[in-house]
Amino acid sequence: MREDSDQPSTATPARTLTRDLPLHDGERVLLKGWVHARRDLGGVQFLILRDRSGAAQVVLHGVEVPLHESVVEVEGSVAASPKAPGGFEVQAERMEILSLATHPTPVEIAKASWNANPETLLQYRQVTVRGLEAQAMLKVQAELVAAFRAFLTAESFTEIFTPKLVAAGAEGGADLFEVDYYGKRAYLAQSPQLYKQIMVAVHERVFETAPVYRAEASHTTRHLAEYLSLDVEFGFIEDDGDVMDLQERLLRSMMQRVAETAAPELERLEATPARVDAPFPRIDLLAARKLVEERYGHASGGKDLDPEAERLLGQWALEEHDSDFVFVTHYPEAARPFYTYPTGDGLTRGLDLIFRGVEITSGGQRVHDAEVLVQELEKRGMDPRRFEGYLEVFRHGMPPHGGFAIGAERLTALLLGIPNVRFARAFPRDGSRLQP
Ligand code: AMO
Repeated sequence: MREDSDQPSTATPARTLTRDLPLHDGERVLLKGWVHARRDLGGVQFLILRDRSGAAQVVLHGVEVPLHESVVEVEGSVAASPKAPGGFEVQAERMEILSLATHPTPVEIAKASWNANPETLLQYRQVTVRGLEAQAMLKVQAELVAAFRAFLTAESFTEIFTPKLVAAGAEGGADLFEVDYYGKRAYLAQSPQLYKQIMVAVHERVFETAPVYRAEASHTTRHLAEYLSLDVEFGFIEDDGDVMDLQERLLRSMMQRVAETAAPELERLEATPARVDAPFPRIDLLAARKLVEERYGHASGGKDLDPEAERLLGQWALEEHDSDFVFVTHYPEAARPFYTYPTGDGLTRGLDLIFRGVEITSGGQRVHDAEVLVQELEKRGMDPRRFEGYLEVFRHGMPPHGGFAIGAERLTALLLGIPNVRFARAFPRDGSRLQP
């Protein structure tokens, strides 16, 4: 209850967030949050109080600050303090414990950093996820997804929700998780690929933001068993150029918007803003291989680019085109899934987008003819009968269409300079981790 307005000095002020202290210089404020760090210098105690907006220093006298992660509220006045983080602190008159922590945390949350103690951090993620670094990362990621949604919605795309329990893998390959589905074999969806294509016949332009599952055999710093796939698919395109145009405008918009909506978090993580002003260069795979070999002396064999070739291509894009992004186009059929549009010369209209030297999206134009799809399945040793329901869609009229999918964790990690994609997810799943 607020006190009467003729007694303002004793009224409890409304809650202020630590980030807003500079707006309240000299005023009385009420902070609520967690005991992030504490220091007792005899007569005076320092408390770093953490809330959803960050953290701030509180100075107290003659009280015992409770154990780390206790939840407290503090009332006092704001004062400029050059030594305090953020330049302001609260001189507390009152502190109340709202929830007392009874056990020390496995890692001191204030010292939780993916550079300092990665294994312990993941082992106790249910608590370490409270750290300021993880909090900022998760906020940036949420803003990236919000920006993805906002851009596409403004472009008249409709959000869709597709099943994650499926009868067949959409991407081929062996990296499927099997599920016992009422006594029958089912799988966790590797991607919403086939469903998002089906939905083009409903809305023409669709997107989805949902987890997908890959039983990846390779345990690397860029692979997760569960990741957030930002999927786009749209009809009535001319060719793969339209897919790149949309992707470029989308990523530019996401990067610009997140620079505004998550500015404090980007600053906290000392993130380098993405270079998006220049057009994203586009280079076909064969030319990319040649360029990397001639310019950097790195020969990349196989049907794809290896990670080192991707890194060097990213370096070239930055050096020559002032861009953090580069499209690699015209992948060979052998390197792409059955739904990719073949160009008749062994190549396809399938493409990847590389951000800071790492692939973050795959996409391209799709086959929209049922007969061609059957051929493409058979070429890859897949049984068309298992895709009967999907194939039927193409016998009932499908426009030329295409799309792409962004790996949200890779995008986040690369934007923020996070060395391991596991730290770009709240609760990562990988070959050796199912908890927390
Ligand atoms: P693809 O399999 O290349 O394409 O995946 C698209 C993007 O998803 C991310 N990604 C991953 N991120 C973390 N862990 C993984 N194990 C992992 N695997 C992939 C990458 C990649 O670029 N259906 C197509 C997309 C399309 O054509 O629309 C697909 O899933 O950032």
